[in-house]
Amino acid sequence: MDVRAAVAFKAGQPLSIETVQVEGPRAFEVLVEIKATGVCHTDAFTLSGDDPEGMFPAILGHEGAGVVVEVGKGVTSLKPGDHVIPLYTPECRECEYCLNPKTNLCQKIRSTQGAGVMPDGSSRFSIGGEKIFHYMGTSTFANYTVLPEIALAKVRPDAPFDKICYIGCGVTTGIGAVINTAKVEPGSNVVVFGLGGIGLNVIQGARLVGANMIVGIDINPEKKAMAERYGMTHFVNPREVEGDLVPYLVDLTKGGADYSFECIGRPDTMRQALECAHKGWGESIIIGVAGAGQEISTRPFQLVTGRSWRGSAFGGARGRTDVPKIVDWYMDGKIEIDSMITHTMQLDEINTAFDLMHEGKSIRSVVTF
Ligand code: NAD
Ligand code: AHE
Ligand code: ZN
Ligand code: ZN
Repeated sequence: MDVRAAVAFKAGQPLSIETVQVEGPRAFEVLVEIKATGVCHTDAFTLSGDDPEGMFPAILGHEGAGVVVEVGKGVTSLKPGDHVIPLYTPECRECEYCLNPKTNLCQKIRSTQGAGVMPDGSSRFSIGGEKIFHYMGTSTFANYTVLPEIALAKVRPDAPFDKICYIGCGVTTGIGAVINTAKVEPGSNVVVFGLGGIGLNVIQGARLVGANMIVGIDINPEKKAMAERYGMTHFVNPREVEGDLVPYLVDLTKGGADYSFECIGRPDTMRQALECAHKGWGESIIIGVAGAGQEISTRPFQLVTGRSWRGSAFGGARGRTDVPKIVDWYMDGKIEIDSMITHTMQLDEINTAFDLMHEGKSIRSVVTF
């Protein structure tokens, strides 16, 4: 069938709105009508050419919500009409990773996903017979997409697509990093680097678990008001700090952060986040994604003296199990999403979403179909 999609033909070029052909679902696959998709910084990262796994031409997008249209042979957990959120971190519930409670990184289809194809090694997308790659196993910048059954979370039907799409990445990543990865305790002092679509959700996660100080750091002062709304108690603009940022933060938190979170994607801020963590016990969680070839460094003494460096993907969440619960939290008013979605647009305006992100004018843009 013909679908409307934003195609990334080349790194560094705007997306192009095209009519694309999508094949129906094969065994253990599901055809989903995407109703809404957010635009995450990771889409911009891949489009920029910095992603070692970036493949072109591809249909990007990994923060969607939609409705099941058709299921392939062998699909048992979903049926047409079900409301779903695509999962770039699937949950097969049977691989070695799914069976280990220490990780959420299901590896069942990771290699084909990274290669831009479905688990059988082929793509369902083409234009005039030319293959188009999938992206992160989700490709939500299209009004119809095909996913493996294990990469779909079934969610309640009364939740609005144009809000819960954000749970497909940003909300779950931020809140999950606090709850699942760091397991922040009430009364902790938390420092958050980067107050964008991810950092704000770390902040609301920290407030949810009863953190004490929640320090937010951003070079864009416009982010301050929004972060305060979600629970930030102290704002720091590194450009206004005289001298080094790290000792300033250690002073501010009276010894260092119990937990720090890097939500930017830069090796220099990752180092600052680690080094502002409390001697003896502070943990720093890397969420930001850095480009090909970039590396992190610190003096080993920072770790010897009790700080630890960790990372978090999709907030440590197991999507089919945890995402429906996060949708419930939103519907029950336990977490806020609406005001973080600063812009809503149609597919043909999707390049504006990338411009707004780069200009620092949006938190999340959502495309509705
Ligand atoms: P965003 O563009 O909305 O936010 C980034 C924020 O960082 C902006 O507010 C910007 O002003 C600020 N910033 C930039 N440079 C800075 C600096 N030097 N010092 C302080 N602040 C600075 O991006 P986002 O959607 O929130 O994504 C943030 C990062 O998280 C990206 O790298 C993205 O790829 C990554 N990410 C990772 C996961 C994961 O599972 N690990 C999931 C989603 C996103
Ligand atoms: N492909 C990149 C890494 C990109 C990356 O780290 N992705 C995160 C999700 S970002 C969502 O906005 C992730 O889940 N990583 C774990 C995984 O298995 O991809 C690279 O550097 O190759
Ligand atoms: Zn994302
Ligand atoms: Zn698995």
